[in-house]
Amino acid sequence: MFARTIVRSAVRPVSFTVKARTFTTKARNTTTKTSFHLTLAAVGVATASAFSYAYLQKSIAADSKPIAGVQGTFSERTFIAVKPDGVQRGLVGKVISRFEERGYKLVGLKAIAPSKELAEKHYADLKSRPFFSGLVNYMTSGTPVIAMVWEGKDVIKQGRAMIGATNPLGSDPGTIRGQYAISVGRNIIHGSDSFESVEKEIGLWFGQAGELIDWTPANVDWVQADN
Ligand code: DAT
Ligand code: MG
Repeated sequence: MFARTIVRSAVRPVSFTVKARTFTTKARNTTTKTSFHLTLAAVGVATASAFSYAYLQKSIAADSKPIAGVQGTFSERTFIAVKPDGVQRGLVGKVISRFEERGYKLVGLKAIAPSKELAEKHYADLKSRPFFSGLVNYMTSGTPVIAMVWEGKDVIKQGRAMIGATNPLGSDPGTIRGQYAISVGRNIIHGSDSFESVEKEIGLWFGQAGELIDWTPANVDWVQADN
């Protein structure tokens, strides 16, 4: 809507000028056409530069809050990832919908085929477990992981509740794992289990400046209030 307004206001007066001048001499008309094209090009370049500048500025200054937000407030964040099996099974949209529909805010999203190093760091606390190498192999299969950061009140605890128990056979039927999974080794989704894990995991998966966007949903007053 914003872009359309800009284009209309930039182009309309110029095209009116051109229409009026077609009734005068040919020479003037040619000059007008040339200057019209130059003006249009200049407007185009200026608009594109302004947008790029604004975009870059915004990305660089995208996230002024702590990486994991502030625990216990509406800015609390969690790291959620649809794992390779969830991606292969086409469940990305369903996972995103659940968090969106609940009222949480998406502040970071990317597809990434994790390296062995990233997978090992992410699951470092499970290094001594017998399933560790199988877990790392599955995470690094080459199928992407959809990595996300969601924000909202109590999102760490509620995110875990929405995901369900680690072993899907023990997950409540209404949870994501309880609806879509039957094996602990293919339980389709990851969610941080504590504020400390969130800090570590967002740091690992979204560690570059500008990867998270601090934005305000239009419906914020209808979703977030303790009155
Ligand atoms: P969660 O993913 O619920 O946080 P976790 O951190 O204990 O669970 O384990 C990480 C992942 O490792 C889990 O999602 C699936 C796998 N895993 C855990 N326990 C397992 C087991 N007993 N056998 C095989 N894989 C297991
Ligand atoms: Mg875990």
